[in-house]
Amino acid sequence: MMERDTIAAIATGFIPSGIGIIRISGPQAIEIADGLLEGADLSNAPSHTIHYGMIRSNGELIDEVLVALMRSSRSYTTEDTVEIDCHGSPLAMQKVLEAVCQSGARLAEPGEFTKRAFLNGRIDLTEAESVMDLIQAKTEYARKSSLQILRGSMKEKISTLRKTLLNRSAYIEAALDDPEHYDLSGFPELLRTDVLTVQDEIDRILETAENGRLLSEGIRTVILGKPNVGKSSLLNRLLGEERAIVTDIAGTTRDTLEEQVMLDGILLKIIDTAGIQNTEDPVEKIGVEKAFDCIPDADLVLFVVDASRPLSPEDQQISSLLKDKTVLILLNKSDLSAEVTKETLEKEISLTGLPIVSISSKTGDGFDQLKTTISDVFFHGNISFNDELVVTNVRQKESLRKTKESLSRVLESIDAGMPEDFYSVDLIDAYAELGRIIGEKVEEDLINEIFAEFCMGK
Ligand SMILES: Nc1nc2c(ncn2[C@@H]2O[C@H](COP(=O)(O)OP(=O)(O)OP(=O)(O)O)[C@@H](O)[C@H]2O)c(=O)[nH]1
Ligand SMILES: [Mg+2]
Repeated sequence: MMERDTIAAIATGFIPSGIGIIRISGPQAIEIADGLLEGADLSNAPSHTIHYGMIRSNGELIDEVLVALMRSSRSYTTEDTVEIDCHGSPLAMQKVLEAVCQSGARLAEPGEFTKRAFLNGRIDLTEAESVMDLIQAKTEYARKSSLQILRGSMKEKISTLRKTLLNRSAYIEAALDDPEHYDLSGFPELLRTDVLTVQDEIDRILETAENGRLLSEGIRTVILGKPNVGKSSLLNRLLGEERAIVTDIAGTTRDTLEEQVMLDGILLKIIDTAGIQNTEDPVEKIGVEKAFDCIPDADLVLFVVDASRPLSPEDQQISSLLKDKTVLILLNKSDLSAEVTKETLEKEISLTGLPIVSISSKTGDGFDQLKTTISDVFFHGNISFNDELVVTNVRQKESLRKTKESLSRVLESIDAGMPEDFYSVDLIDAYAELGRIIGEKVEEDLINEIFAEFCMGK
């Protein structure tokens, strides 16, 4: 373990609350806390003990506290660590932190405690990144998948794959060095099987990645339709509040409006848009253009049609914009007598085979069906919170893709009958790229960039 300085930060939120925690880590942590604490002696206290006392600095009484002591290496950072539980007043926390820094600690950078846990070898990079993902998890799914990775599932998987690759490249090296004792005949075929197995494993991880993104970050959903079909009413019904203005005047919504809705564990980031029609009104025109602009990035389009009125050319026009998108057609106003049915819709609109759900944004009819259809469309109805390893981290996904590319080159070389030393380079590249995922030989700049995204005090 490298010798480092002593760092300190407020680890809890900076708002009035029951308690606030000042965390100190490093060689001087215990000495600094001991110097400020009256009523307890930390110097010879055993690890993992809690001490009651008063913090006094420059003669001034600052707060009544509990101090948790964790000695190296049984702490989050593996260094001597002290956590001072003071009253959760921002002023008290600030004062305690100032006193700690005046006694010799340095203010920690965001994520520096976790960075130390990583640099000191207690956790790998995937576990470190999952700490941040866990703190920022917006959905139950995101929380569970980041906890999985925090508990080492990714590290284990990557280490197993790397072991195979290392073993094979070591054999090639040995055989090239000492051809008398190591035989390479038949080796390329064996290697081929191993490389395909590793590629399959990587494919499986990458397949879960897209669902992982949708479940942890939310499905980008756009509500589209001509004016007055009930788009804003739909948003309000999903939100359970009168968020968007609803009137019977066509062209009520002028600007896009984004909200987040949780439907049975699925997070939707929904955008309500202006009704699409040809208009000369300059404000409405901008609104319509903004609605168009939302289409490319959308994971899901809720195309709303007014079922109580005959279809019109605008409905056709909108449907023509939605080729290649994931679309759910909603026949709204099912409480009124129907002019449009699923059958007429399929006949008249050029989008075929799409799921169609009848709803009433006025009464709430059909909304259960709407929820199950969204779950079916994206997750085939089974969103399982099982033990599956899900990668949502972009950096990790990118490294997995690069690993696959290197392995494809190995396969090409084997198939082209190239000599072993030729493709052992690609094999080692794949091994190194997998190493980057867990943080082995990762450049200092990248490490700094990763940890800079963390919160203060973590
Ligand atoms: N009967 C009935 N009326 C509805 C329903 N949904 C919406 N409406 C009515 O239809 C009218 C238009 O609703 P909005 O939600 O403002 O429609 P919109 O699509 O957002 O309209 P623009 O913003 O103008 O594009 C309002 O009078 C709503 O009360 C429904 O399911 N049933
Ligand atoms: Mg509207």
